[in-house]
Amino acid sequence: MQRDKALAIVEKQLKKPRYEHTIRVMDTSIKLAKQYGADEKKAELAAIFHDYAKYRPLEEMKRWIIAEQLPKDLLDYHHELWHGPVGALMVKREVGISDPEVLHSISVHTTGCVGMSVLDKVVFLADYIEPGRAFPGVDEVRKVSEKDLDKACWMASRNTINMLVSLNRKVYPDTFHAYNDLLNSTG
Ligand code: DGI
Ligand code: FE
Ligand code: FE
Ligand code: FE
Repeated sequence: MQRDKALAIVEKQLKKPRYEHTIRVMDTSIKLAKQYGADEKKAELAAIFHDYAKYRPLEEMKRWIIAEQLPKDLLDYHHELWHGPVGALMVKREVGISDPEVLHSISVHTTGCVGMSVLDKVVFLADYIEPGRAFPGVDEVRKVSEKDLDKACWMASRNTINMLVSLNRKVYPDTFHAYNDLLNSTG
């Protein structure tokens, strides 16, 4: 699918600041894909659609989780975690994106997972470091992202876990799995 068409589809699903975030994630993903040898068109497409489901009603997302082949334990965790897995399925059904690598990157963009592909890492990291983000420690991750994809992803994952723990929030198992697995590949 052409970029303009994809952007027009996603723009209708999002509020303006979220659409602008999407454009920045797209630019950052393409840059990281070039640098680390992921498919640039796949990175572009996954980034454009990564937050597709972000503003869907919670009840609707819940229905998809119950009715479809999605991990049911998502329902025991914060609804912020639902828009990735549900979004990937919606993008497949409603938009007709069928590339499993692109859909997987959309699915895991919030938590990460074990055995992330280079494309998964590119989208996950781009979402974290896009120029509009101001998380504590993000500048350090941006710097590392120029040299070491795994380490930068691990740092993003670590910072997110630290933030969640400091706020007494639940941490989804895949978030920990990503952290542990990335730490292994960082050496
Ligand atoms: O959709 P975005 O805002 O662009 O970014 P995202 O999909 O990475 O979502 C980030 C939010 O998800 C951020 O507030 C942290 C939260 N998050 C990530 N992992 C977990 C989590 N929240 C909970 N409760 N548990 C997690 O494991
Ligand atoms: Fe997201
Ligand atoms: Fe993220
Ligand atoms: Fe995002």
